[in-house]
Amino acid sequence: MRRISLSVAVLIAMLAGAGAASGQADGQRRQGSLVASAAWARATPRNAPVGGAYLTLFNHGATSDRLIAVATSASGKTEIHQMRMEGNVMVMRAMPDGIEIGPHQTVTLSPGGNHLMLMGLMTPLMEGGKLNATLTFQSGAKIELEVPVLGMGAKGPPMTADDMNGMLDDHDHHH
Ligand SMILES: [Cu+2]
Repeated sequence: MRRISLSVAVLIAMLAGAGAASGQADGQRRQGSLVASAAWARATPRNAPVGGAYLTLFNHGATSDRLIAVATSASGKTEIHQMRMEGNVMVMRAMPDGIEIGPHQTVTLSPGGNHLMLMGLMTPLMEGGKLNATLTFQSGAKIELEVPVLGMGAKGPPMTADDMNGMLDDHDHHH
């Protein structure tokens, strides 16, 4: 037992170090039973009208909630999009009812999957920049968070101590 606890502490320390070194320390934001973490947006080419943003949502609560609206400081409008196959073609479409986050569920938005579509970009998303986002949930909960812009080839942010804590937290709630 003691050895396991120590390993987790070391792992968290390593992850925290890695996050600090690459300057991607990730802000986890909690509102009620909802936690948003690992938010990032992908840099866009010049004159791109749209961009993509991604994050992980945890619902520590016993009741389902839905992410129903998103607003950002960088886009005129933001939609919640789904990627899916239609025949042999990958298409994306808006999800007007948003994304459900079931009790004790983790929902990850990532490239190639569900994502936030930043429409009507005011300026290109520049690597190293940041934007602000406000997430609105069906329950009325709102989460505001900073979204770092990573490179065009980025797959996601490095995992941080905050993410790790979020997961450990989540496991606690399963007991
Ligand atoms: Cu999209």
